[in-house]
Amino acid sequence: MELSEIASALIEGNRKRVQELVSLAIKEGVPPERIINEGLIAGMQVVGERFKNNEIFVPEVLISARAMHAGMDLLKPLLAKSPGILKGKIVIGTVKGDLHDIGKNLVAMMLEGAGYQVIDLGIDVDAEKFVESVKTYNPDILGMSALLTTTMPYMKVTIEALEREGLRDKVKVIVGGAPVTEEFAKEIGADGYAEDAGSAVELVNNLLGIKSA
Ligand code: B1M
Repeated sequence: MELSEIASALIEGNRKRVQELVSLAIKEGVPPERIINEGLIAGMQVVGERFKNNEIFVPEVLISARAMHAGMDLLKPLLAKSPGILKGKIVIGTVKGDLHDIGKNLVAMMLEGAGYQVIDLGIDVDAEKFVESVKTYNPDILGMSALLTTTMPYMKVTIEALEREGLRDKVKVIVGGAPVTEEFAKEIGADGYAEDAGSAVELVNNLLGIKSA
C-alpha cells in the first residue's frame, strides 16, 4: 500500500479508513515513524494549508484531527518501550489559551518510545499547573508546546513563574510548536528548542547526557 492513501483518508476526515490503512501498514511491517511522517503528518500538512487558505474551516479540521488521533492510538503501543529502562522523567503540556495537542501528543509518544516517563498535563495549561507539576513530580525536563503566535509568549510567563518559585535550576525547559523558533527559545531563557518530535528526543537525550539509540 502507499502511505499517501493514509494522508488522503486523513484529509477527507475518514477516521475508519485511517484506522484500516494504519493497521494494514503495521501488518505490512512499515516502520511506525514512516507511517506517522509520510501518512499522518503529511495529511495534516495539507489540512493546514487548506485551513490557512480558507478552503476548509474548524469543523473539518477537527474531524481530520480526530482521524489523526485514531491513527496515532494504533501506533502508540508500537513506539512504547517496556518500562524498567526509564531514562528520565518529562512533564509536558500545551500552554494556556492553546488547545492544539496533536504535535504535543506526538512528541510525548516519541519520548515514551525512547524510554522516558512522560507526564502529560494536556492542553490549556497555566503557569501554576506547570509549577505545581515540577514540585510534585520533580521531572528532569519540562516541555511546553504552543501552536499560536498569541500563546507562545506564555512560555516565558511559565519560565518566570519557575524562577519566582526558585525551581528554574531544578529542571531543564524545552519548547516547541509550529510558530516557535530557536531564537525565540533563547530569548525567553529556555534550555532547548526542537522542530519536530524526532528532534525533541535528540534534544532531551543531549540535555540529559544520554546517547541517542
Ligand atoms: Co488551529 N491554527 N486554530 N486548530 N490549527 C493553526 C496552528 C494555524 C497555523 C492554521 C492557519 O491559519 N494556517 C493557525 C495559527 C495562526 C497563528 O497563530 N499564527 C490556527 C488557528 C488560527 C486556530 C484558531 C484560532 C481558529 C479559530 O478558531 N478561528 C483556533 C484556536 C484554538 C485555540 O487553541 N485556542 C484553532 C483550532 C484548531 C482545531 C481545534 C480545529 C485543531 C486542533 C485540534 C487538536 O490539536 N486536537 C486545529 C488544527 C488541527 C490546526 C492545524 C491545521 C494543524 C496543527 C497540527 O496538528 N499539525 C494548524 C495548521 C498548521 O500547523 N499547519 C493550525 C500537525 C502536528 C503534527 O504538527 O502541531 O506543528 P505540530 O507539531 C510538530 C512540531 O511543531 C513539533 O513537533 C510536532 C511533531 O513533529 N512540536 C514540538 C510541537 N510541540 C512541541 C513541543 C516540543 C518540541 C516540539 O517540546 C516540548
